[in-house]
Amino acid sequence: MARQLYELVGARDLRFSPFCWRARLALAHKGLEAERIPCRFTDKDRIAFSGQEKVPVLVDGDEIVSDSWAIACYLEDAYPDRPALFGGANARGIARFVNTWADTRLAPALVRLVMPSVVANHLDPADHDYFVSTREQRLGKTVAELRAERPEHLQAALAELMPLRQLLTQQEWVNGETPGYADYSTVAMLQWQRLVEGDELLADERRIREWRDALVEQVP
Ligand SMILES: N[C@@H](CCC(=O)N[C@@H](CS)C(=O)NCC(=O)O)C(=O)O
Repeated sequence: MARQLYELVGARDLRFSPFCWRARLALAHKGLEAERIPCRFTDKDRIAFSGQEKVPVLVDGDEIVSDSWAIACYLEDAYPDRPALFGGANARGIARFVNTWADTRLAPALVRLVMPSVVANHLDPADHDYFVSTREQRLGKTVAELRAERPEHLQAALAELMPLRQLLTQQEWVNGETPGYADYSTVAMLQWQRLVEGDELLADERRIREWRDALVEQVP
């Protein structure tokens, strides 16, 4: 296949990366298929051709695009006749705000919750030491500390969901009348959390769960 998506893989082939989910959701929205190429955290040589060290990486013919936001913009611009991810320059700007909120508020809250489960259950053994040392350094906490603090991290993550919770009582999708990239950049984070540790976080959030499930169901 001329189109390939390099994506993170964990133990038992679990593909939990939120950034890779964004790319998969964007491809599905455009009705485009891609061969999914698994890549562990430490498989840096597999994606060296992209000139950077993170997944997702999309290869589309001669084009090589890394970073989930850049992939969404590339797909929107390269496939204008397919369903719109944004729907215009101003809408792209607002979707970027949502993407930035998900990156800077939601993801940091969720990572404190999911990290102990990722380490205990979902890493390929080859990635264990690299993942633990880089994440403990980044978060300034050990895995054991994060595990012990779970109740407070659960409350903090629920607090970050407030704008989403409120918006979804007022409209069907974050994007408005139909799903768009603003939904995908957000739901990818909650899909990551769900795949790694289940539904405790959203146990009392039926509307958010239904919105999430409707979106991720579209992905082949
Ligand atoms: N800003 C990037 C972030 C991508 C990212 O952090 N990917 C993680 C997987 S979830 C990664 O490849 N990490 C490699 C590493 O930590 O060495 C995006 O939006 O795609």
